[in-house]
Amino acid sequence: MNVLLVRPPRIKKAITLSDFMFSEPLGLEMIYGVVKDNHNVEIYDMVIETKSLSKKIKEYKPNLVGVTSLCIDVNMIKKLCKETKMVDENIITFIGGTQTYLNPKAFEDDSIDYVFEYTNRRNLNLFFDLLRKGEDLDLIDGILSREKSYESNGKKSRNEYLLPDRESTRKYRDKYSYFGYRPAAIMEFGMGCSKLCEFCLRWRIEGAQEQLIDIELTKRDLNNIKEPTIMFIDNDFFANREKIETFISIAKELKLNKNYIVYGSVKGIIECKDSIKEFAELGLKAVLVGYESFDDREMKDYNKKSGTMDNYKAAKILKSFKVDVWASFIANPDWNKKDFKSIREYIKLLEPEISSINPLTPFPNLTMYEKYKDRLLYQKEDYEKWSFGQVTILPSKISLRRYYFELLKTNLYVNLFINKKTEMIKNYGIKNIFRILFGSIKAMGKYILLMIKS
Ligand code: B12
Repeated sequence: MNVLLVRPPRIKKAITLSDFMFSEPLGLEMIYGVVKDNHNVEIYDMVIETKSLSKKIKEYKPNLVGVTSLCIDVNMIKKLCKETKMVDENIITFIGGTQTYLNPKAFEDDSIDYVFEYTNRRNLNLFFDLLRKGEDLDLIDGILSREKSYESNGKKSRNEYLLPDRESTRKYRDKYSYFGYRPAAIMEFGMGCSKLCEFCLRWRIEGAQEQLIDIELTKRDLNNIKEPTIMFIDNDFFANREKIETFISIAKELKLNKNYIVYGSVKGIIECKDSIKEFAELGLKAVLVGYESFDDREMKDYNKKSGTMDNYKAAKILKSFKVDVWASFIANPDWNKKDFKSIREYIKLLEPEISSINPLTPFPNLTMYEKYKDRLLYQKEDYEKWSFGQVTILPSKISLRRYYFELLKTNLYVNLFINKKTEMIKNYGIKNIFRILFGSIKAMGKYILLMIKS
């Protein structure tokens, strides 16, 4: 069979950072890796491609079109599946990804034949085998079908790690970037997170326990990555000392000479200081750290395992190792003008290289959703709004317009005036700085529009 695996295009209506954090579709690369032995398969990355899906379908003539999903993509995916069925109604459409795991019901649509609530080698192989033989697909674990009214057999599980096929995106790879680093690959070294922060979806997707991916698979994947930079998507690369040290010994064994970017917790930075020092000497360039707030009461509410004083300690440690900090903060919907001023002052003291201040988002399914139910500005089904960049809770102390203004002002102030721009130009090169600038202007433009509209 001919299989076309699609990543939907950018969602223009959503506020995203995807202009400068734009990575490969790792999930599709994993599916490709399983399917390629028995079928013709191709990845079509519509964030890069300019040709319409129908044109591609007419050329490639797939029997199946599979699409990957994030929340903001739901409506676009329905549109793409309709387009597919318009070209040829016999083409089978199937969807997987983050959003099918979190909300499979969102994909109940006449144009969508199968929804993978979760994906593993077993259900993928069974799905393709039965379709190839033209046999009836009874209820398969994790797969919901239109024919059976998207009924599930009730068995729950999680997405399984599968070795990604890096060659599958060969023609796109020079475009994938992570902030100032281009080209950059993304990779999974471990899954799960035991920190259980209230606002976070990730441990809910990956599990509440850290576990490493099979070391042999990791080595194979590392050997397949040609890019000079690897961004690890693990929720907390500094979950424990053994984890960092395991990676260091693999990197030494494989004689890797790369730049690394990781997500790391404040708790981990403080507890694993010595291992991080060695990691920095091996190429660790930047850490994405969730500092979240200037207020310890909020940190407690968010179930953070660190406090505002710990943030200073972590900042000092990373600075002493010359590792950049890309910090994120959560704007609480109950902030007033004074609180925004306090966060600016706090960020000034922490001196991260880059900061992003995003509004608290009580994503549907989180317990926080219930808490803020009466103050929500959008419906669950307004998928494009749940991007973590848009204000979804009505502010209590200032108007929505003022709130957007404060967000914009704070993001601009902390990124334009308190970072050493000359260092950034030196590290990333002027071309990358322009790309980042362009992406920021686009995102800021959307904020200004929202401010005017509200
Ligand atoms: C890397 C990453 C990105 C990358 C690329 C993601 C991509 N898939 O294209 C970049 C940096 C571009 C990105 C951007 C954004 N991201 Co992001 N991202 C992640 C991160 C850290 C890892 C995702 C990942 O690659 N996981 C590993 C892969 C292997 O898992 P997977 O995709 O689920 O694939 C498995 C299965 O689902 C299945 N599968 C996947 N696709 C398909 C398709 C078919 C047909 C089938 C059968 C199976 C299948 O196969 C895999 C095997 O098990 C997650 C956090 C997380 N842990 O999920 C956030 C996350 C997915 N991102 C999120 C968000 C909100 C965004 C942004 C909207 C943020 C923003 N405001 O800018 C943008 C949107 C980009 C856009 N569309 O324009 C949210 C998603 C919330 C939601 N409900 O969808 C997450 C969960 C983070 C969070 N805030 O909690 N992101």
